[in-house]
Amino acid sequence: MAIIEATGPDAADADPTKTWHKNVCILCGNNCGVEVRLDGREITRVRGNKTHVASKGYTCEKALRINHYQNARGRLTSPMRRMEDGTYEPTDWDTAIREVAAGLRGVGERHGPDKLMYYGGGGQGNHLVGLYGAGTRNALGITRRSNALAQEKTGEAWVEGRMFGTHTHGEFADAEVSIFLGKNPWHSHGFDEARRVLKEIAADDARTMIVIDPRRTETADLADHHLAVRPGSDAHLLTALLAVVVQEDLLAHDWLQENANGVDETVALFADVSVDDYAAHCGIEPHEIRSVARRIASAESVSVFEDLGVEMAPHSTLVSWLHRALWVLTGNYGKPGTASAHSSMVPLFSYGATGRESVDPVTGGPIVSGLIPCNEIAEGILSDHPERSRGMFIESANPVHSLAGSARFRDAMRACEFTVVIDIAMTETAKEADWVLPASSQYEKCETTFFGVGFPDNTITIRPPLLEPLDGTLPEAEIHSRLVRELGAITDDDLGSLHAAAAEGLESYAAAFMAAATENPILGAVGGVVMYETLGPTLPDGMAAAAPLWFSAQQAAMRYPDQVRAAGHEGEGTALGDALFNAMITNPDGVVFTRHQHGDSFDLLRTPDQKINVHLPELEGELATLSAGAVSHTSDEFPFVLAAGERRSFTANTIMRDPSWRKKDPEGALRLHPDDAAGLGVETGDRVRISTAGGTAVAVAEVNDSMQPGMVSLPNGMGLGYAPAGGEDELTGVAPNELTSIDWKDPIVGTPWHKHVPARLEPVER
Ligand SMILES: Nc1nc2c(c(=O)[nH]1)N[C@H]1C(S)=C(S)[C@@H](COP(=O)(O)OP(=O)(O)OC[C@H]3O[C@@H](n4cnc5c(=O)[nH]c(N)nc54)[C@H](O)[C@@H]3O)O[C@H]1N2
Ligand SMILES: Nc1nc2c(c(=O)[nH]1)N[C@H]1C(S)=C(S)[C@@H](COP(=O)(O)OP(=O)(O)OC[C@H]3O[C@@H](n4cnc5c(=O)[nH]c(N)nc54)[C@H](O)[C@@H]3O)O[C@H]1N2
Ligand code: SF4
Ligand SMILES: [Mo]
Repeated sequence: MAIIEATGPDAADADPTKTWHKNVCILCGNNCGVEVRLDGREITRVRGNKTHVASKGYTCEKALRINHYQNARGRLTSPMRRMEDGTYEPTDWDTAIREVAAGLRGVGERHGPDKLMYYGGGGQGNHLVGLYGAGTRNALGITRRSNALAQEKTGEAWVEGRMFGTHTHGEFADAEVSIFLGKNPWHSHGFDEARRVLKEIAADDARTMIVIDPRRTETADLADHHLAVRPGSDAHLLTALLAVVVQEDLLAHDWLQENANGVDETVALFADVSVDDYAAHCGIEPHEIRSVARRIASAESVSVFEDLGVEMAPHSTLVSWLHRALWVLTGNYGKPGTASAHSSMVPLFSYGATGRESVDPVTGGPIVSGLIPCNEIAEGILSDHPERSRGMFIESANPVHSLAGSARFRDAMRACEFTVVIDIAMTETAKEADWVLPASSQYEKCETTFFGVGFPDNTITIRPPLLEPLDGTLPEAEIHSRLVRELGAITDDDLGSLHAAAAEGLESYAAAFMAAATENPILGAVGGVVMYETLGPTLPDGMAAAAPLWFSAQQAAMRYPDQVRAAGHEGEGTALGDALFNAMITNPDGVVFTRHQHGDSFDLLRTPDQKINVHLPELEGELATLSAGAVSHTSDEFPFVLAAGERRSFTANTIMRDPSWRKKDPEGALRLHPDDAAGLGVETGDRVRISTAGGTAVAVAEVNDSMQPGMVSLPNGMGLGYAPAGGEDELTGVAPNELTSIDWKDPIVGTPWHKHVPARLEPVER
């Protein structure tokens, strides 16, 4: 395979180490465009790609360290089979594919394919995995699945499905009032050029930034209003804000008349709420609540970003609704600087099903967007329910580390009859699996993500490989293609006509693919693999794995033809989809795939009458409980609130296993307020034991006055095993989910309350 040629001013330079190659940073969902220099397989330099369509040269400090991902020690270089004694034996790929296919099929034959669960399918930088994983899933008849979205975003999806029938996103770069609710974009990003945008808002007197966060975060430092709520009391604050809007009649009456349903019922819920009482419950002065509510109501545009600080805290689903009620009642949807529904290349959520979620037959939990609640996976497998899952297929995810109650997930994997993990490293999850298949890294293959939520412009970036696959590894496209063939879903004979059509060009291919899939539906069901095998070889070097995106481009062109044309792609019908696809696979700067007008925002709603449904009666009961005050979850035994999994300067989920990538705070300190530190007799650098109902650990302390008294935090992604000099893995820092438990979760969608874990601290004697 030839590596795609680099472009740019240095491309012609004779010295290959001086050539800049375009790609993206894979450390968070923003996927900022970068240019890198290579020396052999080392990434020696990284800079922002100024011509990238979305990030325009922006990166944060983390991008400069991606070589620690690409060239970490301990990459897997052959399939591994667990032996009776618990050690792993390297095998060849043919054996691995044969035995993995047989193992999964065996579970299906003994218990039914619905007793197999698929977990994962993509991380912060790689979503082609999911398209290919769907092939193997369909070849086996696997319907049960989950991924990390079902431990953070399913509450939001439950609410948005009912209110909008789809996902919405704010325009923070243009909003007059930007609100960050349990979100620290300075570190976690979540929209393009986050730090630049935050600084711009802070410097502009006409614009206002409101940060709702118990901690004085880096973002809060830039805010006009930092509402330092008591941990877990956001529902009280939002109810008080709504009460001011309703009681002072600050509603957008005419706009609501035209665009929303359920307004009167919603307004009635806040008419008698005592702002003063609720202010006391959340710890914010009533006058500040009133002034913030008036600022929101008087603004031309308001955008709100909710994130883990509320999605992983008490009343999470309720909060997801309350803030949306606030911005809808004040008329903030579908205008510049407000939220809008948006286009998707491949939707990450299926909102069609929301509002009528199915129920997990094993645990009775709600299945939002087809995803089993993460907190219920282990519980289900470890039950004696006849419907429980008996096998697991996990890829590009590290659920033993990332899901609540690590010990339970380990037990659940061991309780399965067959488990397989596809990863680049021997992760905490891989170490529990019967089989581990080594994937090529994200810089050794073509990849992309479907995180694009832009409006009015939406973009996608498909990256060519930077490097050849590490010896012994395979890209997921190839792994799944081999599995699908081993499972007998496709044969060479099935693909003959498609190979011929692909050689003739995309137009012939479209007709041939539709005909083949109609005649033989399994070809459609494993379509990603079929396209990889037949269309892939005709694509530019290194881009074969992008083949299924041809179908995605066709669907985007069908759904949003005018907007795809407005984005500069030409043609009608399948020719438009072909033009879009060609632009996508030849443009490492990324492409705008849709360009909307704000008038489209209501057309994009998927509610029956394309109005916003502001009233969610299912949540009224929980709302009513707030009047009794904020429930305290701490106790004499566990007097602190632990926020388990904070985003910091050098954290990136579990993507970076090499701890030396962190330039500061090597272990990921436990932050605590100076008063609490004094009470415990602890100073920065001392060791403290932290205990919760879920477990206990020792962390290094950092006395930090941005914390509230009574609240402590640990970073996410720490406590990973890594062997810097080979040999046995060493752990650095605390793995947060050794401290969390699967029972501590939202009552509606089952998402964990990781930001609000009752905990006890004790100094550790030196
Ligand atoms: N550097 C870095 N960036 C990342 C990631 C990473 O690992 N590292 N991960 C990415 C991923 S997967 C995600 S989902 C996002 C998450 O991004 P964020 O949600 O922004 O990240 P967190 O730091 O987990 O939580 C945000 C804030 O919630 C606050 N918080 C805690 N308790 C409460 C509460 O009761 N109420 C309120 N209002 N706030 C509270 C915390 O103080 C914290 O500042 O980040 C993405 N970006
Ligand atoms: N306590 C607590 N727990 C949390 C959080 C928290 O705030 N607190 N945050 C949660 C959130 S929001 C999220 S999104 C999850 C994230 O947790 P996960 O969904 O488990 O995702 P990652 O940690 O990103 O793990 C990705 C895995 O993919 C592997 N990988 C990297 N590149 C490739 C590749 O090209 N192919 C394959 N097959 N594998 C690859 C990595 O080695 C790693 O094992 O963690 C959650 N866990
Ligand atoms: S970690 Fe930083 S550079 Fe990398 S994608 Fe996220 S915001 Fe961009
Ligand atoms: Mo996440």
